[in-house]
Amino acid sequence: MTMPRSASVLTAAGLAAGLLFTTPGVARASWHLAGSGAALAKAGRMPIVHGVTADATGSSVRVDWPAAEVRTGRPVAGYRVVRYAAGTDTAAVVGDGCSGTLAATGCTETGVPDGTWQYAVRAVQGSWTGAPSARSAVSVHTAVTPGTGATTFPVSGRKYGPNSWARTCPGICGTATASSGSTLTGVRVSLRRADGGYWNGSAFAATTEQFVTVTGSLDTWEIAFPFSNFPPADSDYTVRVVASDSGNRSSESTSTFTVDAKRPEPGGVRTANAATGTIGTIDAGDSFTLTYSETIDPASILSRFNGSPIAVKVEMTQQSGNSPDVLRVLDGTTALPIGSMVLGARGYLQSSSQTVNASMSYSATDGLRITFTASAPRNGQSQPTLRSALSWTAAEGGTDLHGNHVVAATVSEPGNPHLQF
Ligand SMILES: [Ca+2]
Repeated sequence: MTMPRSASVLTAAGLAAGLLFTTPGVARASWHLAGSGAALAKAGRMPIVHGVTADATGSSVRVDWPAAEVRTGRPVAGYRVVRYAAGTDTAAVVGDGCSGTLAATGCTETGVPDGTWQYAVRAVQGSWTGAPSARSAVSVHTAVTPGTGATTFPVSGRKYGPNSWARTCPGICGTATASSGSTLTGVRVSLRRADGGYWNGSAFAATTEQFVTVTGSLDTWEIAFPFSNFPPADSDYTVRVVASDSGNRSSESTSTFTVDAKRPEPGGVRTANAATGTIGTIDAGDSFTLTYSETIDPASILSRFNGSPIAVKVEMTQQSGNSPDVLRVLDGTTALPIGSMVLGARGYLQSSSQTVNASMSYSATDGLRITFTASAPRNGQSQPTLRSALSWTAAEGGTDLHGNHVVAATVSEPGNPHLQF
């Protein structure tokens, strides 16, 4: 509703004179009788304040606005400041400096809580209050968001070996951010071995923390660190990142990961006679088993091998003179990277090399087992001369589940020589 700008009011007692203010939607008027006769009541709009500005310094907000006038040359008597939570019509309690009715055309509210606020100003004339001005938004952030430093590789809690180390970064990589309002000035990273000391550039030997120079940008930093820097054993490692900023603040983070740098070793070798076979004779169903010091990756022996039985061949070579017989496992004509097994005696075979069909399987508990699926012709020696102790010279080709290559070494069967197969 909009009241007319002027109105004549006729009272029972005669005419009254007064001043009438209206605001959109609201109109209230009061006047007093001034004798008898006709009186003219003039109506004027309460002005709306325009051009409100609000600026934050810390938790204080300075609010300014131009004077508003009831009519030309006559400013309103006062102003009232309203503060809203941004995007709402919920008025907050305005604090010290801007509370109540103000005569000035500006004020500073102190102790404003963090957040985004909108300020408006209403003109005040006596008991009349004008409509709110357009709002001016301001953000108050006095709490400092702390900076961060973090390692993105290696991932905390994970285990790494040669086949998983430094796949997506050259070694150790991470990020850093400055605290709010600041910029990064430095990132320092240390690496400590649980079973040793801090990395000093050439070994995990430092007893006090040593920082490694980072490359790249400070917010996405990296350290070139090849897997060969780790000692050849299993251990936990801790990365500590300290990020510093221009606000003289620093943040730190630590993450721990595990490295498997220990290489598998040949653990043992033995033969078995098939239940229906003849001891001392290589029958179908006879087998020999190679065990490693830890679980190996079947695919590192043969790419299509997952541990389930697959067909292979066993090449048996009758060595010249009195040298013992030697066995190798083939895929077609290619020797698998297992190494060779020496039977410790000669005469298990005919006096020539031969290749016999077999199957190969693997389990973490039983090791690598090769079972003959065909019998091998032998040379007819008497069995007592075949008593022997086996030896196995492992090759480096196979790896454990983390990519560490098998140590090329020889193990021998313990105990007294005996008939094999
Ligand atoms: Ca046998």
